[in-house]
Amino acid sequence: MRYFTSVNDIGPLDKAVKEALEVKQNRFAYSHLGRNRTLLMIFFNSSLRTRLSTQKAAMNLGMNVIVLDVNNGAWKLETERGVIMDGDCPEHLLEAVPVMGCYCDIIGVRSFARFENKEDDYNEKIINQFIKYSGRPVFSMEAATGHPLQAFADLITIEEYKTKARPKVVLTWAPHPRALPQAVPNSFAQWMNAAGYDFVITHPKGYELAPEFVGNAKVTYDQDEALRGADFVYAKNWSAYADPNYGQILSKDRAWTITTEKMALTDNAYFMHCLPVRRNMIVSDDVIESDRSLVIPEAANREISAEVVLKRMLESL
Ligand code: AN0
Ligand code: CP
Repeated sequence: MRYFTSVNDIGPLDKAVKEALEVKQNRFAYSHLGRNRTLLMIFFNSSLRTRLSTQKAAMNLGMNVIVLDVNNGAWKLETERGVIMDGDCPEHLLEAVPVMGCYCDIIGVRSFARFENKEDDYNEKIINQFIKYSGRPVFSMEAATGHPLQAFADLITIEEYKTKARPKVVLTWAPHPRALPQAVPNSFAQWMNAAGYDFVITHPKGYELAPEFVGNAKVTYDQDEALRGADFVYAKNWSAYADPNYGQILSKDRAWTITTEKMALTDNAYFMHCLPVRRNMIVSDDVIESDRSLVIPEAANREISAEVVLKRMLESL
């Protein structure tokens, strides 16, 4: 595997999940693979889970790891070609990226949607420059339109906890005070569709996701209807995708918050969220603390999804 930015890079999902569960049984079985190999993790945005779980996965594989917070200690990077660089940025991404490639074997990039220009975000302008100019295998640690390591971890978690072959999985929008990217719901939808579950998306009007990610999912504006009979409830906020409101907040309606009453509509569903989560906006204290909450097992599986991706990249170096 040379690049990992979407479900299309991972091959058959049953094989990937099987490999993940094997890695989870013995996460040090491949510690020879990363000997004398270096992972460089580049963060343009904050992280707790991705930073720790990906570093842990790389250490399980015997790799050395370098972490760079671009906004904390590095030169501020210009990303537009053709600008006269008389402003804030002393360095251009077009030099910085190939330089970074000199010091490592694999690069992970976190670069959220900027909401300045929808085309740039949906063309994945930043991570694609790493793919084009670093000369190294590159994987997404959440880019502008997707968070595939999270969706892979979520898939592993559902496979571990499901009690039917084809569970009903519901992705529901929930309120949040700040505008968030569509990356997590996009990837979750893409991976759930690929897994072939009974998959439903629910959100208020105006929060429609990009059709290429929604695929054949059922979409409804009626959250209660969506929740009925659900086996897994995956809550997440996102900002509007559709024009002319791209990147904007259209609603903070706390009637969409996942509460015990809402969970009572489901078939004793598990609650899921990628974290970080704002309690009593996205989900009530009671639900996230209940024995049906999978937020910690999901986070734990981030180490596993990252290890499978790094293992496959190391195997193809
Ligand atoms: C980010 C998001 O919604 O994309 C990261 C989630 C993994 N969340 C926040 O910025 C709060
Ligand atoms: N879920 C997730 O990616 O969390 P971080 O933003 O803390 O890495």
